[in-house]
Amino acid sequence: MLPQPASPIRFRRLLLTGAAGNLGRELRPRLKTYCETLRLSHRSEMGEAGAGEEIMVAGLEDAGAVLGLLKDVDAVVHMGGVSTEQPWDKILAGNIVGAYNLYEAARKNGVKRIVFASSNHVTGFYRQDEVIDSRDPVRPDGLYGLSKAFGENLAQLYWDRYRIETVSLRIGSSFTAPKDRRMLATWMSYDDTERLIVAALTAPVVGHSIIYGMSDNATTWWDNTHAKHIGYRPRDSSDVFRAEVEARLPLLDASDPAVIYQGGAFVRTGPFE
Ligand code: 15L
Repeated sequence: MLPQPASPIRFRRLLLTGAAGNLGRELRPRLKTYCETLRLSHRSEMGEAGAGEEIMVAGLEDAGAVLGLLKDVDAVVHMGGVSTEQPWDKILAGNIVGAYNLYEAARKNGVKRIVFASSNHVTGFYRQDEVIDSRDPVRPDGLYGLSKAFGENLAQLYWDRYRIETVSLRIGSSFTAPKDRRMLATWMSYDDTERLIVAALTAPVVGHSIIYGMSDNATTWWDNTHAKHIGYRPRDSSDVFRAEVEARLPLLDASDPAVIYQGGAFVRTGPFE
């Protein structure tokens, strides 16, 4: 967790969806430091609420439950839904219906800022020898990436029509350390993930902005030129892991689509047979 100034609290109540997921569990204690009350939601149990926490079990496809989740919150960090390639019915429920329910609940409850966990898989079918930015056309690498593109478009609609602001985070690979050679380009440390989310929550004016979520890695495929107003400055880098990762993991066959495309193995995963 980042070292904190005397009182980093800036919100009365924040909602974290997907709180029991991989990233949600990591963010739970971190986000607590920025609000008086952290409301946690997930479709399954999350254990006991700690000090300053509220727990609400809800599936995102349940519009009534999601409406209740967003009641009296200042802002939302939306990590919920499906986070990998899955069968269509799960993606439909979690990422399409779920995203719609979330934005409708924001509109009805007067919530004005959402930080949306999008994904680099929105543009996974660009090649690893290309550098792209947030204005390049989407090229999803599967149904999961496509559902995240839907979420970004939904965010744009709710900004244009209802003035609900969103920062869509096209998260690379947020893990303790890069797990493979690809992640030397896509990795984002947990501390940088926290920095990015806090910047997205607190930047004064964001409309609907899109930013790639990565640390300050030497190898990169993504250019955040159009997101400078968010004020995110990564401080970590995958470079410290490079020698170990390259020694441990052999080079893959250069004709493997997972090596050619930015989405890695996601480009050949999924129910497409
Ligand atoms: C994602 O969108 C996934 O949620 C995560 O599990 C990682 O696989 C990541 O992308 C990645 O591209 O490494």
